[in-house]
Amino acid sequence: MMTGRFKQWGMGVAAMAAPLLAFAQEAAQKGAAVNGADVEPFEPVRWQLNMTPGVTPTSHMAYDAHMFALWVCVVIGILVFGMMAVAIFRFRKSKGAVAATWSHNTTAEIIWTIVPVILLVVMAWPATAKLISEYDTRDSEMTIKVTGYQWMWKYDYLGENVSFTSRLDRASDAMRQSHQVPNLQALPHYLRDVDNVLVVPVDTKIRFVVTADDVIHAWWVPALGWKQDAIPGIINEAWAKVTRPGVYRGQCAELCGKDHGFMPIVVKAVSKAEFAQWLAAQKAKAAPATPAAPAATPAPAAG
Ligand SMILES: [Cu+2]
Repeated sequence: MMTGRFKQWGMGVAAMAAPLLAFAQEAAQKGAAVNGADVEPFEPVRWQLNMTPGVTPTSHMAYDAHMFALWVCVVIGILVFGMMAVAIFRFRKSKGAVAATWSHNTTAEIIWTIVPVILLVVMAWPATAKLISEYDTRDSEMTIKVTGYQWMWKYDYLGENVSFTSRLDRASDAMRQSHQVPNLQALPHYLRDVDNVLVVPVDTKIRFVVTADDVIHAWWVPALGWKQDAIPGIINEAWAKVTRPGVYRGQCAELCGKDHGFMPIVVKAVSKAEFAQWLAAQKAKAAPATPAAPAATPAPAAG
């Protein structure tokens, strides 16, 4: 009789969860078709529940560690809430249950100490290895210096004599200043487009050195799997090896002043050949003098 009721409850919970899960799944898959515009996968979408798997080894490692920990939590949750449910419903007073009088059980105490310790070690071991590899910038094939300014980014391709600034796209800025309700049909990447995108080659280990010129900023593109503080007077390092071509967006992630919300990041990953072409074009443009901002058409902005 009890098991019948438990089964009913279980089915009820499953029935409630199923459409929610399906909805979230569908929302995530629809990522590429929001508004019918060319919203890339890896863009956040409404009702998305999970983090992005991203497009670099680092982001994949972070995603895997996250999913592993999630499933450990799910199993623990099912066990703990299951046992609570059994204790509450099966041994209730109206069924004539009588409380036990013992207060210690050494075996139980040893088990509930040892099992969590094992779980923590099992999770910490791979997590540590992943962290170490995330900070290993050796053997990188190129270096990009990222400098945060109030309120834009500057990118230097070190050793290539190519550098430019990247700031909020003018159309986004105009709409923002107009105080109109943003029109996402006309401007699907409102506040998330820049004038000059950071172009990088795929399948290339790129070392990023990150700093700032005025206040602390943070350079963050979720699909790359990391976030790095940009601090005046300090050089922070990170690396990325983008595994698929595409456009990946991010933003400043350290409150840096009144326009903190208006210094987005756009990374465009292209094939190695395409990158070589783009770099050659940039060099040609930069050749005369101006190391600062060459008069830009560095690859079409996304969309
Ligand atoms: Cu900033």
